[in-house]
Amino acid sequence: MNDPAETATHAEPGGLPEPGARPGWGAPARTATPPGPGGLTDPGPLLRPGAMYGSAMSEPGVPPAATPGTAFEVGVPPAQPPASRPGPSAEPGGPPPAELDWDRAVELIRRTDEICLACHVSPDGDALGSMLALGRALRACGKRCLASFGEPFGVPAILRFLPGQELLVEPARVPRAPELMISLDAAGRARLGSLAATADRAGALIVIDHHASNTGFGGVRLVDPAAAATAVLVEELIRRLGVPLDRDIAQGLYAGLASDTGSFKYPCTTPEVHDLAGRLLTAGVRPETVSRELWDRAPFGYLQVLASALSRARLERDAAGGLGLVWTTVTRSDRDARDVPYDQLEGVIDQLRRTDEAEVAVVCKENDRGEWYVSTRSKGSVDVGRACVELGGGGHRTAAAFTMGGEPAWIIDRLRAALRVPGGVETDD
Ligand SMILES: [Mn+2]
Repeated sequence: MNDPAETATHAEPGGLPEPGARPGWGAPARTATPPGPGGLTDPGPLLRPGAMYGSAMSEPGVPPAATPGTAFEVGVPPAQPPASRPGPSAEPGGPPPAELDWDRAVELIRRTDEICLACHVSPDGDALGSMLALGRALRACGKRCLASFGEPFGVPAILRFLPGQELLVEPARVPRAPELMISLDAAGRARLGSLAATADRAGALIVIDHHASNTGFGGVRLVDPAAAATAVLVEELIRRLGVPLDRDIAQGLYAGLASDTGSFKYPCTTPEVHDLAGRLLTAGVRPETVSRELWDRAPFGYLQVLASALSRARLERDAAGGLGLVWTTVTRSDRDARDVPYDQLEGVIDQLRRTDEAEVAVVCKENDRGEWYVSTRSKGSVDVGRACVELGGGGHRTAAAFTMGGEPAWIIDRLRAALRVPGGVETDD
């Protein structure tokens, strides 16, 4: 399969633009800059608020379906990071960053004036929140900085409240070979989409990530599989850079932390996570604002789409090894009738998975290309990740997804079979 990253065209063959000459590059914060191209107040013509191209949105905590040859992204942090660390060798997925790694990252940042940030495609709260928080911190210490992510380039509706959107530029406007690039929350270079080739050409590449499945790319690696979110690592980097947390920086980090801990509900919610959350609240974050924006609001049409989806839900008590399966669909015509965009549908699965009688919950969501993005959840006894991998997607034991064409009933037949294969269903002894 062609790697789109290798065939991406770039609008900037000449390398880094002149300082301040490019929309999205902020001027150093300590330099007074009038509004206009390159200035701090210039959002640039490149970010189109409200635009959402394509429909491959990821859900909080759920990896997008993997494509062949694509490094698989586990969107959910490790299930059980140890509360206290017994030592690097015992870490799942590898040791946390060493002092030397932090020192190298800080040194690279200190000596570079212009820095490009990139997060994974179809960014979630951790990817975008961490990236924008770091971008604002870098501008605060005098760097010119821009941020982007590979196509489809469009900020999901629920993330448009995040401060720092003025840092965003379309991926085609990212310099072809940045002096320093920082990758955030991407488990592999392929997860950078069209910016993967840019990362390859960068003079230096710092990778900040917390996925156990991280492929090991990047010259300087701040990768800690035990971290609940990339935001945890970004906060430490910001601290080491000596930048105080202001409210806007803290809000991005908090959005990342809240997203990847499922609102502080997942097992990765350690005492350290709450300590960090406390520091972010001290810096001015309003938790009710973040959670309302992320999860607790939707247009009225969404309620009607949800009602349709729930009214069609089917409970199959014998499926999933007799533990029960509940599933439904959200069609494109459902959405079109209510003018609800695809990226508003992330909460449907959270209603379905409450079903007491079903271990596994599934929502088939028809995207704008007519394919079905199939979100799955289990309560822990069934490994839906394995089933989704078998069907060409990816995931975690309790949250996974795949994309498939065809009729939903046929897709569910295949999923039901995958959940039946040896190892697909594991019941507690
Ligand atoms: Mn993350």
